[in-house]
Amino acid sequence: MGFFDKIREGLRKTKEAAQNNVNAVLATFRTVDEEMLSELEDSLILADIGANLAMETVDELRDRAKLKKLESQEDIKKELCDILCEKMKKNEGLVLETKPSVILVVGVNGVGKTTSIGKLGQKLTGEGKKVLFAAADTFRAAAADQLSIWADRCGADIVRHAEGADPSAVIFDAISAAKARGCDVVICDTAGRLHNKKNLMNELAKMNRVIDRELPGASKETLLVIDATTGQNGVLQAESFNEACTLSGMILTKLDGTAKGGIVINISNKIGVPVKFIGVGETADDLLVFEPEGFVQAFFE
Ligand SMILES: Nc1nc2c(ncn2[C@@H]2O[C@H](COP(=O)(O)OP(=O)(O)O)[C@@H](O)[C@H]2O)c(=O)[nH]1
Ligand SMILES: [Mg+2]
Repeated sequence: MGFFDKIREGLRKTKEAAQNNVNAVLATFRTVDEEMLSELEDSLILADIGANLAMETVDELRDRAKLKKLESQEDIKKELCDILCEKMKKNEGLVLETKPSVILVVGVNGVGKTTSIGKLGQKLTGEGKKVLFAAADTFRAAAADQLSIWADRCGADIVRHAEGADPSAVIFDAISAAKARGCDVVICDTAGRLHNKKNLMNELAKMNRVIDRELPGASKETLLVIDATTGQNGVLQAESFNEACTLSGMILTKLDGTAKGGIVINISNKIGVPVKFIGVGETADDLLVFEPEGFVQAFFE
């Protein structure tokens, strides 16, 4: 399956919903009037774009339609797509310039961190990079087991400690191993218990200190994983992680399981951090590089 088929298939539920809502509004309108704009606003909210952003979008569309004298369905649709794209941070891709570079993957439990690391490992080894996983989710032994399976599958190395070990010690060892073995990228899995937010954030800060001390000046990506099916809760997660660590990007997972793909636009806009990948399934090739234009187009076509 090619890239666009994959994104279309992954966004099937969102698209069906959008077709019933946003597209339906666009397909039946005759003039850009208040009634049409208000229907459009409602349908954007239904897609989980968020009430404020939906209002902003519609306000801009009203102004631009007037200014540019847009009348045809096609022109309005294009303008709407442009506005929504502008709401998202541009995705410049991963910056992995040093050897080794580090990717720290954070997020609450169950959002798809370990799975996304497996998929990312597959992508990077496929590009000929030597990848090492750091199993710094030491909360449950099963977490490291799960990561080991992905490591075997994609040909990455893995450094793991016993259950309950200090996550920062795992990262320390992983970085030493990566230096010794000439690895290109270290990808760090982390635990995501939020029942004790302060502890979690302290732990992340400690891991960051180890990385910065052991690899000063190295390229470091801190990627937040968010489950797209959790809606507004995902926005809250993004806000609290973004306060605790400097995020360089986000991965939105499980877009195949939601009709509310608009959450991607909402979160990217609210947090001001680029979405770098989206997850559209559970297998290794179900991680797509996020492209705002392609995403918005797939949404509406
Ligand atoms: N449908 C779907 N399931 C996903 C996706 N990403 C992860 N999952 C599933 O979500 C569950 C939790 O994933 P896991 O990686 O263990 O989450 P973690 O606790 O954040 O490490 C697993 O059953 C994954 O297979 C995705 O993009 N689509
Ligand atoms: Mg995990």
